Formats: sequence, structure tokens, C-alpha cells
Amino acid sequence: MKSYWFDNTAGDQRENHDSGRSVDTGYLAKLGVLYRHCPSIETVDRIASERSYKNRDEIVVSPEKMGSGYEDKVKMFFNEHLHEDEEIRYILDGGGFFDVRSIEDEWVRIRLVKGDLIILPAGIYHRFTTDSQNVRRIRMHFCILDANTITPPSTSKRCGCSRTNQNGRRLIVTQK
Ligand code: KMT
Ligand code: NI
Repeated sequence: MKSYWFDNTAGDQRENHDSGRSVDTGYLAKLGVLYRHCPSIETVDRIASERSYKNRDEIVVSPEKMGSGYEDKVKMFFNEHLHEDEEIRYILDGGGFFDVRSIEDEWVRIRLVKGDLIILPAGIYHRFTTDSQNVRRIRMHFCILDANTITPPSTSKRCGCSRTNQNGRRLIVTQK
């Protein structure tokens, strides 16, 4: 795992976009984002059961698995959105980036590789992309543990003043 401020330059989302300014796990924790390196799936299972997770899925993001829809899927994952429940993501193979919004709404880029686990808090705006290795057909395989609710920014209201509560979490009000 490596986390840093996104450089906000144009160019392929799968490049590193490393501004050179790192972000430590203490700051991630302030956003409610928790990181653990888990060499074994048993640790992942234990964390999920301690936190009473009910849903579990696995996804392989690769041109082989996704066929002609691959490029569109990669673009879709990069659309900013939030989930109404906490989410665990565990990388089984390959690598990729989760970008999460900071307290000031800047992007923090989190590079994850095999064995990395992150917990995204409910309501944090984020987006995902594979890294440039995917172009070379190294697959990314990860475990999704969640309740599968996705709310794109256009259908959710952010809280008026600072848009976050004290934990850096979004206050989520879904428009009906
Ligand atoms: C998520 O929550 O895991 C993402 O937004 C990444 C795309 S879902 C495979
Ligand atoms: Ni998501």
C-alpha cells in the first residue's frame, strides 16, 4: 500500500498520478479509511466476521474476463460515487488504485497490491481504477465485501456546510 495526494494532471487514470506528497495511515484513519496488510484470507474472513459483514463477492478486472466491455467497465469504476454501508476491499491478485476524497475534497490516491485490505467507511466518495499493468493483462482480482448499494453523486446530497462530520464521513441524504 502506498498513499499520496493525486497530482490532478490529465492523462490515463491508470498511471500513478503521484504528486510526490505522501499521505500517512493516520490521515487515512481520520477519513475513516483503515488499512491492513493481510497475507492470508483467514485474516480477511476474521475481520469481516468481527464486523458482521453479510455480503461477499469476488471480481476479476481484466480484458480476458471482461472481454469487449473491459475499457467501458474500467471507465465506469472511475466515476465518483459512494456506498451507504462500510465496504471492505481485499486484493487477491494484481494491483489498482482507490481514490478517496479528503476532508477538503482533494483526491487521495491509495495504491493497493496483492494482500492489501482497506475498509472504506460508509458515505465516503471514491473511485477505482486498475493500474497500467492491466494493459499488459495482469489481472486484478479482489474480494468485495459489502451490501451493494451504490449512490452516484448526482442522486445524493452532500451535507451543506463542511460536507463531512467529525470523522470525515459524509452525511448521506439520498434524494427520493
Ligand atoms: C468499489 O467500491 O469497489 C468500487 O468502487 C470499485 C469498482 S467495483 C468493482
Ligand atoms: Ni465503490
